[in-house]
Amino acid sequence: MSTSQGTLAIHPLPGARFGAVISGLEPRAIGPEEKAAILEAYRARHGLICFAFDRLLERDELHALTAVFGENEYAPGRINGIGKLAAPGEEDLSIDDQVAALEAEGIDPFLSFIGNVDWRTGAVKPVDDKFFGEWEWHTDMSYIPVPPTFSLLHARQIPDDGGDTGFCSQVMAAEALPAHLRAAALRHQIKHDSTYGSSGILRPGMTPPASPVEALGQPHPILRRTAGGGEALYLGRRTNGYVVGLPLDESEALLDELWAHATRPEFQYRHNWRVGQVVAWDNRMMLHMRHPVDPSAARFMWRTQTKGEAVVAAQGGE
Ligand SMILES: O=C(O)CCC(=O)C(=O)O
Ligand SMILES: [Fe+2]
Repeated sequence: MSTSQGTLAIHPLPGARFGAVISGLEPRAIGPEEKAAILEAYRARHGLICFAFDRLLERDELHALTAVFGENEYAPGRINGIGKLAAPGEEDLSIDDQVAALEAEGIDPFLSFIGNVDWRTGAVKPVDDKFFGEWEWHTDMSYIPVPPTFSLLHARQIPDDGGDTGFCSQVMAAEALPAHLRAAALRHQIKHDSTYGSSGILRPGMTPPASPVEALGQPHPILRRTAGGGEALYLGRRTNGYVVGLPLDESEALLDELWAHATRPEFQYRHNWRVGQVVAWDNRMMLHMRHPVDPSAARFMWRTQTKGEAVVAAQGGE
C-alpha cells in the first residue's frame, strides 16, 4: 500500500501486520486531500497510524492532527464525567466553568501528560512506582457508556531502553475467533471496571471492589461493530472484568479464554518510539499496553483523544 499524495508518503508499518507510517505531513496545513489520504490509510491498515515527525509539535499542531479523526474530546480526568468523579459540592459545575477554571491555571483541557516529567519545567519528577511497571492490555476508557474513539500519543521524551507501546489488532482477533467463543461473545456482555487506571493505580475517589461482580463499571457487547462495519473483540481490560450474569468462576474462565485468544502474538505489534512521532489508534479496533520503563529514565508523552460513540454489538449480538 506504499503511496504518495502530494508531499505525503504512506507505507505499511515495519514489523507489523497492520498499521501505516505517514511522513511528510505539515499539521497546520491538513486539507481535504491529506485528510482523505490519512483516513484511507487508517481504514486499509486496521486503525493504527504512526506519523513520523522528527521534531516536537506545538499544541495546536497535535490538536489539528487529532481533529482528522473526529471531534477533539476533553482529556480524561479534567472534566467531571470524563474520567473524573466530581469533587463534593462540584457536581453541578458546568463544562464551561470547569474549562474556564483550567484555562485560568494555564491548563489545556484537551491535553493530557503521561510520564514522570513536569510539563511546566521539563524536569523529571517523582511519580507512583506503578508508572514504571508494565501497563496491562486495555482499551481506553471503556468503563464509560460512550468511550472515546481515537487516542493519540506524541513522544516528547523517550528513554534509550524500555517503554515501548504494544498494540494488538482486535479485528484480526475477531476474524480468528473459534466458533464456541464467538457464540459466547454474542450471548454476553462484559462489565468494564472503572476502579483502576491503565497503570494499575486506584482512580481518585474509588475504593477497591470486593470482587469483579461488585466492581463499578459499564457493560458493553463483547463482539462489536467497527467504523467500517466489520467486527472487533472489545474486552476492555482483564483486571476486574466480569461477564454479566455468570457465576464468578464461569466469568473468570470465559474471560481467561477470550484474553488468551485476543492477545495471541500474531495479532500484536510492539512500537519502539522516536521523539516527535505521533501514534494514533482506533480504540474500537485495537488493544494497547505499555512495556516497563527504567525508573531512572525520563519518559513523557502528550496525549489527546476524540469524542466517542456507543458500542454497537456485532450482528447476532444483543
Ligand atoms: O504511554 C503509553 O505508551 C501508553 C499510555 C496509554 O495507555 C494511553 O495513553 O492510553
Ligand atoms: Fe491507554
